[in-house]
Amino acid sequence: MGLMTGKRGVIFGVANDKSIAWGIAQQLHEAGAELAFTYLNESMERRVKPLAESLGSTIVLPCDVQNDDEMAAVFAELGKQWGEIDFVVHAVAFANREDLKNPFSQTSREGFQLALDISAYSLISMTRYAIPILKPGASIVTMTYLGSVRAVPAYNVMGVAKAALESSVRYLAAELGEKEIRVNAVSAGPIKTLAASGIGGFKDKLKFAEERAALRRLVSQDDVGRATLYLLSDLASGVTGEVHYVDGGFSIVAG
Ligand code: 0WD
Repeated sequence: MGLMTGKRGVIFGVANDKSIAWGIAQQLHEAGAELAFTYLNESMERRVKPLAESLGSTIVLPCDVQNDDEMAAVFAELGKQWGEIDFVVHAVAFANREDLKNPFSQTSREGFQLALDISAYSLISMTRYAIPILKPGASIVTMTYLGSVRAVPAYNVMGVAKAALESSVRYLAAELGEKEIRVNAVSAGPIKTLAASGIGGFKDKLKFAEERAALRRLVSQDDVGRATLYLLSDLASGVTGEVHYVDGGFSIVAG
């Protein structure tokens, strides 16, 4: 019996096999969970479908999180096929490339709205559509980053979006606690993924994190996957509204 045997859930945010969401999916699968996946668009579909199939998943659905109809359709389909679900993984974020490069004060209103909509508001709408099919004891986990609480060079508007995301985690957790639904965030250290490649000076961030982290190494998709597995499982039954750092202890040191 695995930790997640008999549990079913959906993962938003697999773009390819380097995605943090894919590291989470693999850990959940190994622990016995049954998984559904969503993909952003057709070019992602070509990459996500074979990955999903490799874990025996048959439910792979389109979902641009800016599109409420698609989001509603995902949870309607999950309800139809599975009745109820046990967990949701939100590993989605986006900001315009220029907003991750230009001085922060140059952030446009449109760029701000886009980053906040895709990276923070989507957790709120995703939760809203999920609620009718979430079992008591269900768990929602989102992915965040230290740039929410520190001014990390070039992270810019994404830091503001992550601050909103972390605050949303607390408000959702407070609201859904009475339904026995938990909501938490994992704050991952820097990992080389498609999304990370858009952040200016990302290579320097990796080097800096590797040198300074308490563990003197970078974290991997598997490190993040294992911590997320814990938060999604009954092992974390008393944990909600938390931002859990999986950064090798980078954020606890100063020099
Ligand atoms: O260092 C890192 N990589 C860290 C990432 C450190 C700490 C946190 N994170 C967070 C990210 O901010 C994000 O919330 O982890 C989450 C997953 O990011 P990732 O695994 O680093 O990146 P990636 O593999 O690119 O997956 C993110 C995906 C998108 O990929 P692209 O590269 O195409 O933007 O989010 C998806 C998309 O598949 N995405 C969307 N999905 C639905 N609707 C949308 C959208 N509108 N926009 C982006």
